[in-house]
Amino acid sequence: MTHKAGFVNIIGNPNVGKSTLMNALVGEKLSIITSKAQTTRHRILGIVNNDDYQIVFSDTPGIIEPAYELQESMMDFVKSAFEDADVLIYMVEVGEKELKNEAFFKKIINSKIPVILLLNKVDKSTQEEVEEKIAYWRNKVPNSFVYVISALEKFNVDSVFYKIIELLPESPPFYPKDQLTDKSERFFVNEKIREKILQHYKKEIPYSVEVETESFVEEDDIIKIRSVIMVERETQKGIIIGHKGSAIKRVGTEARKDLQQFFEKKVFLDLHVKINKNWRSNDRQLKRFGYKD
Ligand SMILES: Nc1nc2c(ncn2[C@@H]2O[C@H](COP(=O)(O)OP(=O)(O)OP(=O)(O)O)[C@@H](O)[C@H]2O)c(=O)[nH]1
Ligand SMILES: [Mg+2]
Repeated sequence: MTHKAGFVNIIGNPNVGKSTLMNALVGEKLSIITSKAQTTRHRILGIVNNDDYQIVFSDTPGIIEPAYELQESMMDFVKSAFEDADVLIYMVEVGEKELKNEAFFKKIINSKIPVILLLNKVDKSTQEEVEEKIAYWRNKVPNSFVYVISALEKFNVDSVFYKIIELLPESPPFYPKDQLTDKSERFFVNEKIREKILQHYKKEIPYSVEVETESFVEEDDIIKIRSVIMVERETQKGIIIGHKGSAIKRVGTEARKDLQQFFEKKVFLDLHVKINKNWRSNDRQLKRFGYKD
């Protein structure tokens, strides 16, 4: 049998469930998931390997009109996902209408490569509503294969997976067959800490935070990690730490537990908070954190 391989890139509005889907398709918790928009900031590869195929999924940030440099870099990741896709997954959720970014939407409807349109969060809606939405999206994106799914409950995700394999081009693999992702262990540590910050802090705080893991030392029975939470201003530092350190302690405890599961090893996590003024608008800092080449 011939070998199939290709890039299957997931794009869509913020918070529609792109990361939930990628994790379900790959079967690993690679991308962090929260109820807040703009959880994903990077393009993250999740690779599914089999003797006969290699699917390279890409999770991407939700499409927005960028207001500062970090968000511009996030949209550059989305652009890159348009450029190398062999199959494009355009995800929408039942309640929404359309992409706010007209240029991206035009790219989807004029796409020369196959587009799978996923109507997600079907678990939250009625039969009538779903039927109406299917008709709406078939009309709006006529070049697409439309599927109704629940990424959260893994409803119909199998059918999407089989469709992807059908649509994959014949090709040798792009990555070694034992590779799961393009990201480092430190990246997943940073993301896990950021997930806890998105979950536990309000308003602007999570968006002002970047995490950097300064050291990651794996020993026989433990991984020793030192990470720094960076905020833009002094007041934010106080909020992150909380009364007598209670808030940061919770972040550390929860992140450590999840990381132990992820790495399947005992983890010691040493967390610090530093100020990195206006890092979101600083070219050098964005490069340092992997948002720019
Ligand atoms: N009810 C329901 N909720 C879902 C489903 N899929 C995802 N969610 C929830 O929707 C929220 C956003 O999910 P994510 O996977 O982080 O969405 P995303 O599109 O990656 O978001 P960004 O990275 O911010 O663009 C989370 O609270 C998920 O649990 C679904 O099928 N049904
Ligand atoms: Mg996401």
